[in-house]
Amino acid sequence: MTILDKIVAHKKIEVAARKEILSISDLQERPLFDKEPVSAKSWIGSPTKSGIIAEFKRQSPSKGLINGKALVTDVAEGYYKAGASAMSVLTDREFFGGTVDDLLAARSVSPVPIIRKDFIVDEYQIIEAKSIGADFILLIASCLTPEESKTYASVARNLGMQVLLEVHNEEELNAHIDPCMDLVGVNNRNLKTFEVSIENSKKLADKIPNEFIKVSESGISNIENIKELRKYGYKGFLIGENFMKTEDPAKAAID
Ligand code: IGP
Repeated sequence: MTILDKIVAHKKIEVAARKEILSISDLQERPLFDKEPVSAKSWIGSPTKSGIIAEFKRQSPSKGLINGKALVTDVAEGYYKAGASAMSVLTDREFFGGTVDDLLAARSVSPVPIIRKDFIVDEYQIIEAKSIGADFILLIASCLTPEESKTYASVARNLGMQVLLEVHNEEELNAHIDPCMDLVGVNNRNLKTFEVSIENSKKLADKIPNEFIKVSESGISNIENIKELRKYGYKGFLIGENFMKTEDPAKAAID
């Protein structure tokens, strides 16, 4: 059993339990449910913006504890002021130490598009994302069947949210890509082995149809990486650990 299998198995149990506590109609009554989402595609695709999607991540299965001290509100406000084009908030508690409250807190201080970063395996989580003020969601191809990816993408779109489809190879890309998606992220980290290589983004760049905004995810640690990836057509750069491992993640984002 890979770590991804474990995460997905745990997630299904967690979502079933959450549904018992808070029904879909409870979610729809939350005040943020009616908030108009901000377009991630326009913020990340804008030639006058950095393209950086700065992530709030306390811990991860591959790195263990990354930052147990930083407050999400400080980091969210700081990332925004540093010029991030979007923010990513991990809402998985078991493996990443995040919560939906982290996203709510980030939302309260930042106007940039915020992605709910989680392992989506149920429509409920998409409605929940909308109810906490998320603007776009992540769908991870390796956790879903192509049919599920397409269904979930259209659920998100019907709620006005955009979708970042995460792929790791060409097979996943071809099987899961769908017009209901907006951005395609190539994960440089293999979630099954944790191996990281920027080459993965370069390899897949010209396989991604042009109507999708290209995002390179993970293992980006310096401006040279970004310059290089821009040459391959990437507009978005998802960066977590490189910021979060410092005492002041927002300052790291300025530097
Ligand atoms: C950030 P890094 O190497 O900069 O910390 O990576 C982000 O890409 C990574 O956290 C991530 C992730 C995911 C986390 C990419 N896809 C899926 C959880 C689930």
